[in-house]
Amino acid sequence: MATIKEQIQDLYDEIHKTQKNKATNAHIGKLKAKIAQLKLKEEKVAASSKAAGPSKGFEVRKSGDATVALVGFPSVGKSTLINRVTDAKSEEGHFEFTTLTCIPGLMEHKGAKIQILDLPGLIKGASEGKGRGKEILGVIRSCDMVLYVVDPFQDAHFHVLHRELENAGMRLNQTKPPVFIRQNLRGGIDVRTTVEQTHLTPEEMGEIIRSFGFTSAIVTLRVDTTAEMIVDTLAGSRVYSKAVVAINKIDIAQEHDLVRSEKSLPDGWPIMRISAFKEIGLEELKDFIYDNLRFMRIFLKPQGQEADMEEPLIVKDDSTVKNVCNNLHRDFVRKFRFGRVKGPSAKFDWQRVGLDHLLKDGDILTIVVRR
Ligand SMILES: Nc1nc2c(ncn2[C@@H]2O[C@H](COP(=O)(O)OP(=O)(O)O)[C@@H](O)[C@H]2O)c(=O)[nH]1
Ligand SMILES: [Mg+2]
Repeated sequence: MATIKEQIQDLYDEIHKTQKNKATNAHIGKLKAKIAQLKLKEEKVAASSKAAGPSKGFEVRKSGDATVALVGFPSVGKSTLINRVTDAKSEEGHFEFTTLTCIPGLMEHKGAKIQILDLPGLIKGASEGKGRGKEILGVIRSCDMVLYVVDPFQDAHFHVLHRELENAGMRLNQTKPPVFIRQNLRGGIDVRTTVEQTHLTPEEMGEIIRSFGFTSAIVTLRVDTTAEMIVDTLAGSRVYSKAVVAINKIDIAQEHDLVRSEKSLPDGWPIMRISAFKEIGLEELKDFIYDNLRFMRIFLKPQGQEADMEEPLIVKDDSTVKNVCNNLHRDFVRKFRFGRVKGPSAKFDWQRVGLDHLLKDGDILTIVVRR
């Protein structure tokens, strides 16, 4: 019998052979649902046979306000780049010496501490476990942002890697689709939609959902839904992170190489041109990373004292009071009574707020805890 890996590969092959159009949407959806299920099975098998033990070099200690993973084929210039923009010392250039472990470097910019990880070059088949692919992808999944480093002479590489990241459950520069599936005791698959569905019929949706073992469920769709979105919703373990691209080696590339590279990248993605080796565009790259990580500044005002307007706390721009508490002290959430906010997120000065309150850039926050 074919191994799980082979079965997955067969399904991928079948998808690639299938013409993508309206008539094959549902078929492709079912194949993708099968892949998702096989992967879940594979993960369970891997988890139950911990024979390999922990692997060296991948126990990354996260530090700083955000973590960025460098992703690119070998020799695109990742190590050169991390050595120029952080305090890291990563081996450059020598073929036998390409990076085998995960090397973290810290970049301080505009008051934010950004950890950048130089990872071993990913290769085709990584998501199926080739070249320590699973471990590398695991680290990438846990990061706040992916920084693709692209060689303008090898721009096809981007798509190979991008597919590996997608296969590993990453959905880059995408938002979680507004598709909600709630298991029910009876009643079959009940699809409720607020918009016209052009990709799949309710029957086709039902078939995909049943293949995950649900016989009755209430499905609420607030978007024109593809099979992929249904599979993503049911498979779980999807991560929706930010991705940006640095096109490197512009010192030796012609304008037409750069333009061709840029055109081959997904529409609307943030792209920058740099030369790590000649240090061109690196200050701009730091700004670019900082801006795309979307930080905000929160000024803390200890109860009964002046606010510290000099050194704000740097947090992700979707942070709540709870996130800030976690950042400050591990006891703060447990002992939390309430917060008081003055600034953009407050309806009025010193509004009393709970842990779920969403903060905004420039807020002044007081946290009141039990003694
Ligand atoms: N001309 C040029 N060469 C570069 C640039 N960045 C890196 N390189 C060279 O490309 C080779 C591979 O670089 P390295 O940083 O080891 O790539 P990695 O495998 O992605 O970590 C080295 O010989 C670097 O000197 C660049 O901006 N311009
Ligand atoms: Mg390297």
